[in-house]
Amino acid sequence: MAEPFYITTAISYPNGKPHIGHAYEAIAADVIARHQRQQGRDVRFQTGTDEHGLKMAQKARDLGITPAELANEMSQHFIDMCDGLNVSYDVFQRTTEPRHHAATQELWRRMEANGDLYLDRYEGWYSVRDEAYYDESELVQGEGGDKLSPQGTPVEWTVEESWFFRLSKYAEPLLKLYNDQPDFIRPDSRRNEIMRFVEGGLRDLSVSRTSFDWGVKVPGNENHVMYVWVDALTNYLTGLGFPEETAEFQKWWPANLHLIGKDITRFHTVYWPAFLMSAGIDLPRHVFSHGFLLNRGQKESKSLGNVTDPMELADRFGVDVLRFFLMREVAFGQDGSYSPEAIVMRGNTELGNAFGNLAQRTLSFIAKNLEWLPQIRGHDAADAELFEAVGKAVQQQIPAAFDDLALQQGIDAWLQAVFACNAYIDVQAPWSLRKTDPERMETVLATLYICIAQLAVGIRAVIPVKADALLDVMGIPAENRTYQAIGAHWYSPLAESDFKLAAPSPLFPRLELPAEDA
Ligand code: ME8
Repeated sequence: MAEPFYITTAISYPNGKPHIGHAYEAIAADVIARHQRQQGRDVRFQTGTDEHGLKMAQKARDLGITPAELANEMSQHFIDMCDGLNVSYDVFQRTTEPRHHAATQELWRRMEANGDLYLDRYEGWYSVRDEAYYDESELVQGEGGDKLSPQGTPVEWTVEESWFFRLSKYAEPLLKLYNDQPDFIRPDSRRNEIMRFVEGGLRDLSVSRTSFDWGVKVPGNENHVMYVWVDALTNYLTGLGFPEETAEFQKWWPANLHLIGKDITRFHTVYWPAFLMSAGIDLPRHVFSHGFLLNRGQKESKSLGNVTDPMELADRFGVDVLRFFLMREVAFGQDGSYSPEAIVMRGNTELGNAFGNLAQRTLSFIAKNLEWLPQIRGHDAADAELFEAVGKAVQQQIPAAFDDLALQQGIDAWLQAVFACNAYIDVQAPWSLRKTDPERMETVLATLYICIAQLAVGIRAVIPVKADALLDVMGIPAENRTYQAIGAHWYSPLAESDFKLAAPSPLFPRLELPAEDA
């Protein structure tokens, strides 16, 4: 039976439309999910929206609508974004669904039964934008002398009756977790940061509010709603049918990977494992915090007027070009920048010239000059060398890098193999062999055909539509579109079939920079 792989993204606040950071995270998770499916793993991929909390309540109030209306309207934009970017999620979990309230209340009851919840009074700082409590010692001075959270967001002094979670009790077990499983938190820079934070000691966490009611009610104390992060994190269980001991829950939990952005590492690697330990539920295996995407080096904000709709970028440049760019441009885990120029540059050079032209030149030459699919009709060291290079990239380097979430490195291995094919075609010059040595020409074309099919499979997780379009043109059956199958035995069944190659059309039409960005 195929090994299960459960991957989740953060669930986004639908207090506005999705931005480029949301698209980045959804695409990265999708590349990992598609990669794992292509390796034969049984994948479950969950995403969704985080619809409670003060931030949602305040935004709705500012707009003069109810939080439920805001959530309904905006969560649809997140669903549309995922669909539009070909993000292959299995479950889109919204936290306003009744089953999610039930799951969260059950988690609460289990933490309470374990003696980890008590009623007291909270006095301290809260950032609505981060939906986070901060210690005085963590705050920084803003330019006007006001206090800001370490993320630079405004904080307000909050005093209210609150339930507390005995987080302090979990400092030691958490440190043990980080030591026993060094890859629980990745990358290492985030792990170190979290270890320093926990080593400094943990205070009990305020986990309920009474000053507003937009949230999951505390069981048995209904004038309290739970702190939004208690409910948000529970979404990862809700989607599996928790608290029912369903076959789905048994199969998929614990999650293999929570993919999140760096700003929410503490919630996922301190609070979440502590809640789960308290409730007696297994811990997720890995949390990976990706970096932030900046617009020409700047954070996007309404006041700077540089907020970009990711769907506009997808419409302008193509979904697969955008997906490729985002995964290729930035080392996964680090911050990075994007701009229309950079997208156009990579789209044209790496996808258009290097890969698209390779396929276009080769396939149209075959369609024009042969009535059949080219066959290997002899051996040459150069062919063996190319097979070796492409095979190594597609069967080993790319899957190993993607397994390790080194997405940029995997794409780099793919590009090196594309460049090797381009060097081969230039040296072998099949067009000049047409008259002089048609047999050798056929071997060269066959070698390229096999290599191009392998390259399409190697990059399929990143550019699924374009890769499949190419594989369709090449007559590669669906069952051979895996790293191993394409290397092992795609060619003989195809060679025996009476498949005819039709003249292809270019995969990546040349991109022009729109006038306003030129
Ligand atoms: O944090 N670049 O929601 P959110 C890359 N509801 N990633 C970015 C980004 C950027 N510029 N800006 C945000 C929340 N992100 C919570 C999560 S999970 C149980 C609850 C990432 O809508 C961010 O780090 O503010 C997070 O992983 C995701 O987008 C959703 O952010």
